[in-house]
Amino acid sequence: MDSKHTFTCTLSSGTNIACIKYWGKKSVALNTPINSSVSVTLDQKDLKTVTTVVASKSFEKNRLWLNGTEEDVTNSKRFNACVDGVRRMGGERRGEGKEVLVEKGGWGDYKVHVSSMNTFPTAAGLASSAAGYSALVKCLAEVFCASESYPGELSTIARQGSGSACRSLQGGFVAWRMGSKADGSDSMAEQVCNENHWPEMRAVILVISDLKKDTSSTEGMGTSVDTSELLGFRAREGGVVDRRMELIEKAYKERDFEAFGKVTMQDSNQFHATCLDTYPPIFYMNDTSKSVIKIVHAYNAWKGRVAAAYTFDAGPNAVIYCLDDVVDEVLALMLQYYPGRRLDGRYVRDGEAWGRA
Ligand code: 2P0
Repeated sequence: MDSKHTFTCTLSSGTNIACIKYWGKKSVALNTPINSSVSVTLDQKDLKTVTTVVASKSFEKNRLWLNGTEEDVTNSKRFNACVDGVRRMGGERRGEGKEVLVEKGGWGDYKVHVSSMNTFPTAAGLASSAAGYSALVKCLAEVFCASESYPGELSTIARQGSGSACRSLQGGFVAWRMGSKADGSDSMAEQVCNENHWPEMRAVILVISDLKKDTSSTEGMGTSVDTSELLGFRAREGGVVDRRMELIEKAYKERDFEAFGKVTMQDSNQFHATCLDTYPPIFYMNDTSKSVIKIVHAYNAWKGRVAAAYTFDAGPNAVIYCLDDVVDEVLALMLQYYPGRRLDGRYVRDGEAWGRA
């Protein structure tokens, strides 16, 4: 290998769990959404992707290993959009003696080898593609010394890898503004509040199944756009999503858990209602997921307030948002219904379900 022309970077990115859901593409080619969305980026204690990118002039082609197994990326539009997009932004790279190793824009001959490892189930509705493409774009930007020609350019590239990935580039509470430009250049994520804004916020993850989902998000949202009238109602300008975005951003800024939690649950429910309204229908939640919904509502009724809020993505696994002061109670409640044992800070049940604050 030509070590003078080989560069590497390893870093990680956290997953994010949406409170107002992205579901439906305006442009499949640009991967722009039909509505804005907002999510919490989880810290990197448990759910993260660790990625290494090696760029070299001596590589013959781009290659990717996902969780140790090579995937063929030759025709992967998403992967190549990220590699080519960030490479085009490549800047000057200097060596330790400040000598120029690669000129600005001189990355054309470089190919990459990428290793990406998830610390959680892949493609089981825990936003693995968000953490994955976010880590990839951040790593590529380091290796290619990329600089943005306008703020948010990297976000627009991560979006082309996977829509929700643009929200994982930042921590805290992050909105993906759908944008209005025909070329998608303003469809990017924006941090609403940083990770220090609401330190009491917790996310309890209940892995109900770690099997790969049978309907991918991309395929599911395509069918929903084509067939669900409810989705059109939800996403139209000035409609449900626009109102909820305003409400939840205010709630998060004011640290108003009641308002935050209620709209989070309502939006999860409406997202799954649009899945049922899709023809043929899509079922991401299973009976266990639905039992979690019942338990959370019973718990909130007992507390006399919204103290816990569930949300489900494109899979059966539950995420329960709550504040620090009730997290032990919420975990105890879940263990009451889904008994398990504690292992390395995780609660394990038959090796299948686990949760952690
Ligand atoms: C979200 N989901 O806002 C919603 C809620 C799933 C349900 O973003 O096709 O994997 O790669 O742009 O980002 C999942 O969709 O889809 C998703 P692509 P992505 O988190």
